[in-house]
Amino acid sequence: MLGAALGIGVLLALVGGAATHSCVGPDKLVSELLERLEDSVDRNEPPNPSVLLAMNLAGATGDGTHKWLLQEIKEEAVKRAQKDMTSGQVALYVLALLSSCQDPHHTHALGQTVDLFHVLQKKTKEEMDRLEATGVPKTTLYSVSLDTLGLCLGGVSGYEDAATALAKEALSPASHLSVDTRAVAALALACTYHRTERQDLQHLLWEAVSVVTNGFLDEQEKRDGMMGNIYSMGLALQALGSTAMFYAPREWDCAQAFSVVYGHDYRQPMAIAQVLPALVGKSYLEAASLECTASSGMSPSLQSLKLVPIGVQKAHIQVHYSIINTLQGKHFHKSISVRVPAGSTLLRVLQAAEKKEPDVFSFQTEQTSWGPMVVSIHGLAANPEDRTYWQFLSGEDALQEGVGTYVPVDGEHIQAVFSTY
Ligand code: B12
Repeated sequence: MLGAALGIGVLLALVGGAATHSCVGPDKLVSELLERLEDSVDRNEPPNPSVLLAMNLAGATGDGTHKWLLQEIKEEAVKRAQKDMTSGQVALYVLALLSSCQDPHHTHALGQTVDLFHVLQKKTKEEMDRLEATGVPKTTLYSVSLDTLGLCLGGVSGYEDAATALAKEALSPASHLSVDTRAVAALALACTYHRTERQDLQHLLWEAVSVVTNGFLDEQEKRDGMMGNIYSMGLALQALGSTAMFYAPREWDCAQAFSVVYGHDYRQPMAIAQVLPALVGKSYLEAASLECTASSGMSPSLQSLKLVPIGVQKAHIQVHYSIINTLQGKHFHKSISVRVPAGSTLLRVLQAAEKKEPDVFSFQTEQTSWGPMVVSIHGLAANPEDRTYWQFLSGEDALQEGVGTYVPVDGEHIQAVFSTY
């Protein structure tokens, strides 16, 4: 089966077309991002499959960190995949293992073996059943896209139905899929296009990938290279770099899109893990077609650029913070102003507010692949079952980062609004 996965991988590696290969980032930037990614691996924290996947796609497979990550990922898969992982998490584990030339059918660690493809099939079916019954999946269409990609790259059944649903969603004028979701969906649909033997499905997939990628190109033209926000760019670049045949003869001005990415100093491991594959001319579509035995030939000169922001800063800033619930149970709207050292993250603001008025501004976070996520405020908890979450805004605009990295400025008004997705 892994042979089949590798076969389609090689095929998919060829479909990207010229654009994939002419669009790569400068060696120095790639080395710097790779080094940050490797440094982010904390042996006291759960492993992050997206990090292993990105390291493999970038050809960085030789060091101890890589070996440790792979072993931990197998152990975590054996321990948790069937129990408490979402479908999307299982899919990321599958992609990480495929990119390490491991066969997810036989994931072996701690004296146990688990068939991760089987788990993924089961969890994808749960997503599809819920989607059919209620119009929304159990988790998100982003996860369903990852699921479809994982199953398709492995050549195991279940991806055609999921791809059909995703394609219809992508083509529906009523749907409002984010750039991130459309990008991963495009990768999954392109994979399915190349693997399926059903011509009717191929037509639908062709249309959907064309619409998504042409939509990206239109947006890029209108917004000087930007698609979605700076954190969607990695996935959007991956999608455009590997689907050239779906928007041909239109050409992609990849230099313009890449220059947007060069202008940003990516620090979060997840952000780096999504953008790095694109910078080395690869995408998640190639997860099953890497040569793991040979060295990649890429020997990044791992020299560190210490980018320390300089500037005269005010010692303290004042931030106004409101928490608002008009959605569930007893409604509330509470505000407070706090002083925190300049350069503090939003998390520090929330902590200062909680310290000042613990009865009102208490909150809880959960550690995720993107950092701490606020899951409860004032005793009101987000719940994936009713698709509620705490959304953060600055004035009217939704924040593009979470509380662990967003740095408010003096006088800013941050609102946490209990919302649905
Ligand atoms: C789906 C999604 C959500 C869903 C998650 C619901 C769910 N139960 O699945 C909801 C709508 C809740 C959400 C919320 C937010 N999100 Co969001 N989200 C995504 C998306 C599209 C996919 C994530 C995913 O499913 N990954 C696959 C699964 C298998 O991996 P996972 O590790 O289990 O995923 C979990 C985490 O990603 C976590 N999560 C999702 N978003 C965020 C954001 C932050 C800051 C944190 C810490 C965690 C987190 O929820 C996922 C499910 O449990 C990504 C896009 C991307 N490029 O990755 C954006 C993304 C991660 N989100 C983003 C943002 C900004 C937010 C918000 C801060 C938006 C806001 N203004 O309020 C909030 C979080 C606020 C808070 N309470 O702390 C940014 C993060 C950028 C950054 N540099 O930090 C991304 C990259 C989108 C973007 N391009 O801007 N998000």
